[in-house]
Amino acid sequence: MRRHFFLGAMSLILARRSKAQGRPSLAAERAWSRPALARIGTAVVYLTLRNEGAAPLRVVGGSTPVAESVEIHESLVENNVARMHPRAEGIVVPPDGTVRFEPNGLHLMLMKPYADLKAGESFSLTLRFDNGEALTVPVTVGVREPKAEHGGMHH
Ligand SMILES: [Cu+2]
Repeated sequence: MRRHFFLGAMSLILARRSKAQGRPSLAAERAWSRPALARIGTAVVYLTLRNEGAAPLRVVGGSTPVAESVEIHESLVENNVARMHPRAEGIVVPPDGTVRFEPNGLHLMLMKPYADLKAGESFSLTLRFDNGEALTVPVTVGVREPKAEHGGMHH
């Protein structure tokens, strides 16, 4: 816990500095979601986060207009059974590094979607960082990861 706190404090200080230099430090690419029925109670979002700054950034949560809440989860196989674990402490994107949220690994879980998510639709998702910044990305609903397209979104 102490280590997490320390890293959080570090990224706060360093992210302020990189912001002062006026350079966007985080990009999100290929955000997508699987079709889901609202009555099932959950939906999933995958994306790739790239930290182009010099400081680690920690994703601590998110929100979206299409669901009640957003949780960071990780799927792990234990005794041949895949289970999802909430990552309440968030996920650190290292400087000059990439973190992939993808099937069978890290994912963003939408809790209690308000309506069915249908292929071809899109919605927005906002990620929150421990330095108080936020990044809003468009999410496309589809049955598989979209092919690499435009250069992603900056904040
Ligand atoms: Cu999950």
